[in-house]
Amino acid sequence: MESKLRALFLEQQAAERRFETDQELGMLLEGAIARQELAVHYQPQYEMSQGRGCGMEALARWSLPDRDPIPPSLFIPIAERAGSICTLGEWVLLRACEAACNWPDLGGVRPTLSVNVSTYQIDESFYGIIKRVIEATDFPPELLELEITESVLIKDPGPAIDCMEQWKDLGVQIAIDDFGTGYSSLSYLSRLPVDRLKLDRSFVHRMPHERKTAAIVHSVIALGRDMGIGVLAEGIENEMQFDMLEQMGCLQVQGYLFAKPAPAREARALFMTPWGTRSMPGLHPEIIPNRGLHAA
Ligand code: G
Ligand code: MN
Repeated sequence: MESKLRALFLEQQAAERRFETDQELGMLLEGAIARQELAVHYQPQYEMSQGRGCGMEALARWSLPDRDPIPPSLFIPIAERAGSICTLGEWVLLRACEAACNWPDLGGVRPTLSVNVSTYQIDESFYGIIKRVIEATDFPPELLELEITESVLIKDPGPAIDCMEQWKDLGVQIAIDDFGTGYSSLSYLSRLPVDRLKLDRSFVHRMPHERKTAAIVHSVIALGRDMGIGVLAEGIENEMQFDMLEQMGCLQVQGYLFAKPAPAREARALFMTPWGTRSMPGLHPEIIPNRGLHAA
């Protein structure tokens, strides 16, 4: 009995410590936002057929002086627990729309701008935030894509769907991020005002050596096509993955093979250079679209 109590006590102590650390980090993060110590980087997205850029995903970066940058996989959950995610999310949205206003023509294409939206931001107030940002920056709403993860739809999808329908009234696009990992029911897809599925990179990673995973990827691509919803495959890192996706009819891609997230200037340059024309160690000449194969 005593040992049980002690275990409970230790558990509570650990939770309190985590809470304090989270709060501290949350405050640090709010300070970093206020002092403009955070940056927004951009990762280009490409059309499979021509290798041309089609969109940019905005990704927050936090670099502390004299320390390695803190990855978003670490600081986003902290911001979520410490209650700073809404401040952070709004800041990223504003900065990204401001930046993307300067990209009316990148080599003949105006990129769409994808911005990640945390589950915690999905409430009635977010509509007003999107509206304010669009008005303040004059960014065309039809070029703005809000990415939400499907986990938001698992428990109680009703209110989230209502929110998204309101956002759609503003003319923005909606994408499901990390698609396939959220264990949610497929039936919501027919009810959601969704424009694009972003197939999670874990499928792309496993696909070349797992027949069943390859079948899932194939089915998601077919599902999107039949439903009239775009499918973008995330996390393409090598030629084998690229090749398989191309054969399966995937139309849009994003990943380190083509471009890593980078500051706006660099990302713009990468966006404007179709990846087929760059020297990329992973690509064979015969699968480079600009050299003819895909022209057929
Ligand atoms: O969940 P979401 O898709 O928004 O995650 C974006 C994150 O994925 C970014 O932090 C970005 O750096 C990372 N990312 C983008 N492309 C690749 C890739 O090809 N491989 C891996 N491992 N990570 C990637
Ligand atoms: Mn994303």
